[in-house]
Amino acid sequence: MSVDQTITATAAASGANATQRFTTDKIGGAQTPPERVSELAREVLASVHKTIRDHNVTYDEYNALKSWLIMVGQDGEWPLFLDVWVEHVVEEVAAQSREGSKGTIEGPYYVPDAPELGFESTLPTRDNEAGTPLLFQGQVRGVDGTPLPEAVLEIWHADADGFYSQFAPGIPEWNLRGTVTADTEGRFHIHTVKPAPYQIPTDGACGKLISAAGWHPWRPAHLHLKVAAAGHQQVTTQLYFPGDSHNDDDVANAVKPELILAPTEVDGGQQVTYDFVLDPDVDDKS
Ligand code: MBD
Ligand code: FE
Repeated sequence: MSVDQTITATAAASGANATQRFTTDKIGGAQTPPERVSELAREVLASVHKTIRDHNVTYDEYNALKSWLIMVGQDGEWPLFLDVWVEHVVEEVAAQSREGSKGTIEGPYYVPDAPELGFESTLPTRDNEAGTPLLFQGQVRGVDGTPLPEAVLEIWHADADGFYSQFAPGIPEWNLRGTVTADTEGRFHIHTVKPAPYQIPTDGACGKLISAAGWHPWRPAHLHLKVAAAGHQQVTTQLYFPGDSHNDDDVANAVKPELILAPTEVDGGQQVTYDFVLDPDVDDKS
């Protein structure tokens, strides 16, 4: 890891970028009716009230919570906090009636419109990009087995030091991010390098919660993907590597057995084949 990055990759900077991304890409759209807002808000508050009563929470503890919540906002870590500790259940509910490939959480570091690449391509990398070369290949099909021509795979992942471009300093803008269009049979061959395990920032509010609770800040090494094809539901997923000690205790609870790759050693690196199966659009189902 470069000395520069160790010094300058701060929770507040990556949090500010994640907050900025969320506010430009994701806000707007859905109008939640007042009855539903009221019901959900009432139940969430009731479970907070229950915890306070059940555990005789003190004013000191209440004030510690209050100052911590203020800090989450100041550090821009609401995206990180929610995606690490809440999103996995939202994903579970959203995907419960899907038959195709398992998905998992998106996390805070997706950026839309990464450079467009062909079905056989190399993700943008630095000249001296560290890490084991990895060939990630496969095919995108529908649930009936039909190949999905020109399926689009958006892929993004951390580098061999565990840092994401656009969220840590000193990394070229689109490093290890790409939008790959599959061939006429839905096939793709993506050259990249293996990411390192990811440690969520320890110097911000989320890190403070982790150390105060005696938890650990690690996610296993992972590739992020969004896979889409005309007439089909997009799958957002992550793929993991066998033998990673955090596959069984991911801080973000986002590992599923179906998402663990089985790479083989080849000349100069590793290679893995992983196919995706997409459900038809909800409108086409009936
Ligand atoms: C990540 O890289 C990530 O994927 C998630 C879910 C949370 C924090 C950092
Ligand atoms: Fe990630």
